[in-house]
Amino acid sequence: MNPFSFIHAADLHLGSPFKGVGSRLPSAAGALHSATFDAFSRLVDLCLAEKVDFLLVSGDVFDSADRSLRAQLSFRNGLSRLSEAGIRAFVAFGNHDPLEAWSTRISFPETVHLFSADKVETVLVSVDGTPAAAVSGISFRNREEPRPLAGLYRAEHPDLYQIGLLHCNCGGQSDHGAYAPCSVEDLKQSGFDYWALGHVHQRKILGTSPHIVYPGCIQGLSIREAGAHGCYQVSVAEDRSTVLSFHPLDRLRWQSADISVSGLETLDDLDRVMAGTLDKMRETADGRPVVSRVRLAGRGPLYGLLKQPAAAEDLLDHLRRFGEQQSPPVWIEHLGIECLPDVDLSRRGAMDDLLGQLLRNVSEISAVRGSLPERLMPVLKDLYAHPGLGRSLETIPPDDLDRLLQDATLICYDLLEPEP
Ligand SMILES: [Mn+2]
Repeated sequence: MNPFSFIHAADLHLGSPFKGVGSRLPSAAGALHSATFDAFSRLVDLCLAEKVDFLLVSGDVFDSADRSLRAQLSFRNGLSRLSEAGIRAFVAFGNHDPLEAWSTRISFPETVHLFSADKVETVLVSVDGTPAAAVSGISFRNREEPRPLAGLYRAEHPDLYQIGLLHCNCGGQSDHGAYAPCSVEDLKQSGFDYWALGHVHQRKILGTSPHIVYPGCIQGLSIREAGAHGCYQVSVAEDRSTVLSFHPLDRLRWQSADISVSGLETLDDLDRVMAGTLDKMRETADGRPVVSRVRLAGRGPLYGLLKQPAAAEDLLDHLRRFGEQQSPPVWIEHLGIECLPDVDLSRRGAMDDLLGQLLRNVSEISAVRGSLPERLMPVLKDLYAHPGLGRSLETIPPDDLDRLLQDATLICYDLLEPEP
């Protein structure tokens, strides 16, 4: 078997609108609008620069089933660039772009194989005129693909390097839709050499014998997808030994930052710390623009200033101006203030007055985890009985109730404890 190399990418999400972040952050709108396309173009550039034998794309090429024209054209053009260099491409579709919703009205070069949704197909790939790899794959038929697709794959070419291309939830990843479910064990016993998976947006290597790999999305799509995103370049030697290297492709990087106000005495102190945090984010982003979510937390003397109704908006405005002047820029998507007053509330709760009693009640309720809905129900029964409001109250998750209780406690504190 001749040695060869390929690039494994997944979850391109071409045309993702980034959940409307651009409309809240106009200065970043242009970069966001083109981010998934730029990352894809870097993917094609990488295939060309590294002269790999083929490209694998494991589903969610398009962000939505309606596939914008720009997304279709840019995907086709990228694959045409590869075709001109003699690089083949193998593509399976996933839950964001199932085949049922798409009749192909754009033609792809002959070097591109789009896997159908009907059955697992296997394509042999020759390197220097000799068969080297067998690439098998199947696409999602519809968005919520219930078929355990991994079970349909057959390792029928043991003399070749066998690759299974699949969009699926492997190992019950709880933060992703349970589509095309399979276990790591299923894939280990399949007889394949490399499972090229897609669906999970953070890169993960679930096994190395055989290789079971999620390369992650090529561009983080939200603050939940912080850090570097890209693809794996995979080199296979004559003896089938397999070496992976990760290449970042993202156009911009998501990062969240927690800033503690503890020990900060003045607004100047806070300004200095915030500026330092932005600098650090920029320095660790490999020269890319950053989209950031900042949270101010902790207990300190600035509490009085930060609890002012317009504080978050004023600070956000200030921080945005500063971040946008950086090169590359740091765009602040959101700034949240969750600070506490500069007092020990449990000690304050020992005092024999109304605020003391209230703080004791709160700590008693919080001490029994999960009891909050039950304790609140009798007090709030009229609200819950309200035909419209009651329904939405029932959907508040317990963690949010804890936060609401904390917010309510601070409001009571502010009202009952005059500033010194
Ligand atoms: Mn996806």
